Order: sequence, then structure tokens, then C-alpha cells
Amino acid sequence: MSQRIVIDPITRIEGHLRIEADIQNGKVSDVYSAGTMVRLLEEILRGRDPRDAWAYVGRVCGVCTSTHSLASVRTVEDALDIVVPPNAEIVRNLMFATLYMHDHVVHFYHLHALDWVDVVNALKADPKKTSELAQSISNWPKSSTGYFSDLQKRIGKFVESGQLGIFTNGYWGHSAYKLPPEVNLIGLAHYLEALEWQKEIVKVQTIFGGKNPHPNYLVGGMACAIGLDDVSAINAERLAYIKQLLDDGKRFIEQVYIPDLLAVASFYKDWGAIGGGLGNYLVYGDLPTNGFRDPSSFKFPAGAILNKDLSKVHEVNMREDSEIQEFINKSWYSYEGGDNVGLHPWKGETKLNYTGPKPPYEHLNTEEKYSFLKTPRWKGHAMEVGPLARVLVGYAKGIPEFKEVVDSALKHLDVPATALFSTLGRTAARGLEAQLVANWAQEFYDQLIQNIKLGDTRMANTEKFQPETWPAQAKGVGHAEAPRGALGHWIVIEDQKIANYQLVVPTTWNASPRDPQGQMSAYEAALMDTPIADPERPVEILRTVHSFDPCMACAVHLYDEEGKHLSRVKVL
Ligand code: NFE
Ligand code: MG
Repeated sequence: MSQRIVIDPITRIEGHLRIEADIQNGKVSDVYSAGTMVRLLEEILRGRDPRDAWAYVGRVCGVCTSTHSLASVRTVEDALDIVVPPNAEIVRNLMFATLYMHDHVVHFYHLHALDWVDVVNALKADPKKTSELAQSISNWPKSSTGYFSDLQKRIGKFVESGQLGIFTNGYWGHSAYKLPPEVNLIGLAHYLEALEWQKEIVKVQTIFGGKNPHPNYLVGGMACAIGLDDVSAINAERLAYIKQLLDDGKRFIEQVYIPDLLAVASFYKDWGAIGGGLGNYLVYGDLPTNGFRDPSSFKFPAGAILNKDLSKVHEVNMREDSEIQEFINKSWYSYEGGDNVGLHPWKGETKLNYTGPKPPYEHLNTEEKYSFLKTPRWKGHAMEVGPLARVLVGYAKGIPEFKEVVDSALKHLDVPATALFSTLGRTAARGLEAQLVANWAQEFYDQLIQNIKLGDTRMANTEKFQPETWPAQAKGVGHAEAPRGALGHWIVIEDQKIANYQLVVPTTWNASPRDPQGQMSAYEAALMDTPIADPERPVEILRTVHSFDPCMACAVHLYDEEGKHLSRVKVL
């Protein structure tokens, strides 16, 4: 007999995600992932000035802030054949690197750690042993016995008063929690420290982009005047401040995030064989070091891996009709040509057709349409996108930096390379790429300073900024490796206006419903066969879903307006 459990909404993510899972013999036997809100941003863009698109799509999401604006300016630059100056590319890279550092740390501590770290159990820790353990895994200075015992007292008061605040909704005491109390206490300490740290690193976005979230971008370059003089908005003092923030960020990742990740992972090695799912991985590539038109210069190389076969990395062509397509057979939209066809985004349509139940409802009818997410496919394959995909493509291509961090983590944990294809692998990959990006940010910074010293302060190419210079029709595609994975924007420009604009977003790849062949997308595939110890407290489902770091705002390009849903787990 199977039980269906419903988790809606899944918390500690951005937006509204619903999982319905059947549990049989203590394992997930069938599963459906649904995005439950919509706002149709693609329709809002029609008829607008392509130079403004970045400002609209930037508002898709404040979590992967700047990602959509970056993809958008690249898309319009592709359509209009604009090459941006090297400094603009570097500033974009620095903002993007900062986003990664921020996003991945926040994900690890604030959105994912509590699936593994039992806050209440941390009260049982011995502060002295905790201090010794902390000092044995890292040089991070905040590690004294007094520090941990003070923290424990503070949290103890919360627990005694029954008011756990931000820690209220955990499955504390669940048998799936395996960490010793001392590791739980370290995790808890760094949860709180990371909250403080994260508000610092985002200042890099604010300095270059004027504000955060949603910093300013510009078609043709960036809008910040730069120089080592006193008058430029980005001057020697600001640049020194950026350097300090990048250094502090790198230190936090190296001395806090990575040691914690490895310490926690070492108690959950069984998760190196759970939650793998598709085994197909897609990366568009990013962080250009010789202009965006030279993909061989990307720090994150592009490519696709099929069936976990790391001996072959396939090429990806985002312009090809037959490569990237979006389906809506299970999504609440309709296509003019029928609901079973796939459309390349240049021909994409976003026409709402809600045929689902009226809330409140018990279950979705998954025989019919059941999500506001469309279903993207690459050459017909369901693909996973995100940190694991990026790390695997870099690793499979034999790039030394990737090999080094991956092999060293595998060795440290004493697990085989096959453990990468898992929930644990996904969570580890995010940390490993954060480490890489923190190093690359130093290189980008040094290049920027070097350029300025050589007298190059160009930040924008305005040659084609005026619409009179544009052809009557143009098409463009742009991409970014958003923290959650491959992000593509496609534009069709007619008579200087946007005729069509389509976003195919990382979480859409991962969280989408089944395609016309009945193939599951990444979340559904990864959740199959997950062991569930207690269906009323399905922390195991949260572990795998959170390992992808869902963002439903991005996925359906939606907004939560009233959205006061109660967190609930239904067991039927
Ligand atoms: Ni709203 Fe986003 C990222 C994009 S998500 S977070 O990263 O693009 O799928
Ligand atoms: Mg879309």
C-alpha cells in the first residue's frame, strides 16, 4: 500500500514549490514537483525597448540578483552585435563572482544546513570539545570554549522559552540526523556568523551596480565610471574596499564554509548514493576571460554530460531549434500548435491556461497539467543544471582547477567519484565551485586594476545604443551560469521593440513536470527511491530538494503577493 504525502510549500526556498510523493515500503515510489504561482513576465516584456529589458527581468528574482539582468544585456548585445569593453566584462564577472559567494554560503547555512544540523541537539555539546574540534578543522579565529558556551546558553534560553524563532520549523530529534552535538554546535554558530557576513559581501554589487538587490546593468557595458582618481564613482578608495570584501569573502569560504561542509558530509556519506536522479548535466558556460564571444576563455566551460558518462562532454548550441525546447503538456499554458509540441525559445509562447483545481485542494490531478513551470529539454533529454553540472563538466574536461578541488574533496571524504552523482555530490559541488569562484574573483580584480593602471578606463560601448542604428529585425541569445544553473534568455527584436522574449531558467530545468515522453525532470528523478524514515516528517525529501537550491520566483518568473500559505505536511 502506498501513502501520498504533500509538502506545500517547501520552506527555505524562494517562492512556492509543492511536492506530492507516494511512499511505499519506506521509499519514494512516485513523485510530482509543481510550481504553484505565476506572473507571466515574458508577456510584460512584449513591445518594450530592448535596452530596458534588463531592468524588468532583473526583478524576476532578488535571490540570484543581477543574474537575469546580466543574461539580458548579453542577449541584446548578441542581437545587435555589440562587443563590450574588457573592463565591463571584468566588472560583470566580479559582480557575478560576488553573487556566487553570497548565494552559495547563504544556501549552505540558511537554506540547507538545518536538513543536516540538529539545532536542539547542539545544546548537548561540550563547549570545550567543540572548541578543540573547530580548531582541528580550521584556523577560523572564533573558536574558543567561551564562544561556544555563550552561544549554547543563548540558544538554550530560546529552547526553554519554547520560542525557537528562525529555528521553529525543524524536524529536531529526527532519526535521520547523524551529527554529534559538537558538530551541530559549530554548524549553528556559523549559521549565525554567516548571517552577519552575507550583508558585507553584497556591497560589491552595490558599489559597482548602485544598489542591491537588482543592481544596474547597461546594454553595451556597465554604467559605473571607474578610475584611480578622486572623481570617478569607482575610485581608488572604493576599489580598495572591494578588494577587502573579496579577501574577507574568500577567507570565510575557505575557513568556515568548506571545513563545515566536509565535516558535515563525513557523517552523511550514505547520501553519496541517494538523490542522484537523471545523470544528465547541462552547462552553458560563463565567466569569460577573453570576451563573451570566446567560449574557450570561460572559467566555467560549456557542455552536456549524458548518463553519467564523464568520458564525453557534448557540445551545446542554444541557437539550434532542435536542441533547446520547452514543452507544456503538463504545464498550465497552451501553445497554438498544440500542447504536445516543443518550442525553441525564439518561437516560444507564454499563454496561460489554468486547468488545475481551485485552492484549497487536497491533490493535484497529475494525469493532467499540474505546474506553472514549463518543461525544458536538450535534444529531448531531461537535464540537471547547477553547481554539480558545472563541476562535472569542468572535471570531465580535465581542467586542473576542477580536478584539484574535486579529487581533494573525494580523498578527504574517502568516497569514490560515483558519490558525486547524488544529493551529497550536489551539495559538495556548490561549496567547491564557491572556492574556485572566490579565487577567480582575485584574478578578475587584479586584471581590472592592471587595465586602469595602463590607462584603460572604458566601461561602455555606446556605438549602437541608438535604435536608429539597429536592423529592422534581429534575434539574440544570451546566457549566464546562475548560481542555480544554466540560464538562457532569447530575444526577437522587430522595429526596435521586443517582439518576443523568453527566459529558460535553471529551476525550470530542474523542477519542471514530466514531458510528453513521460520523462521526469531533475527533482522528480532525484527523489525517486529516497528512503523515508517517518512520512509525517519527511526531512529526507527536503534534503534532496534543497540540494538543488530551488527558486520558484525564477522558475515561473513569479511573485508572491499575498501568498500566506501555512507550511503543512499531509499524510493520507
Ligand atoms: Ni531566483 Fe535564479 C538562480 C536564475 S533560478 S534564483 O540562480 O536564473 O533557477
Ligand atoms: Mg520562460
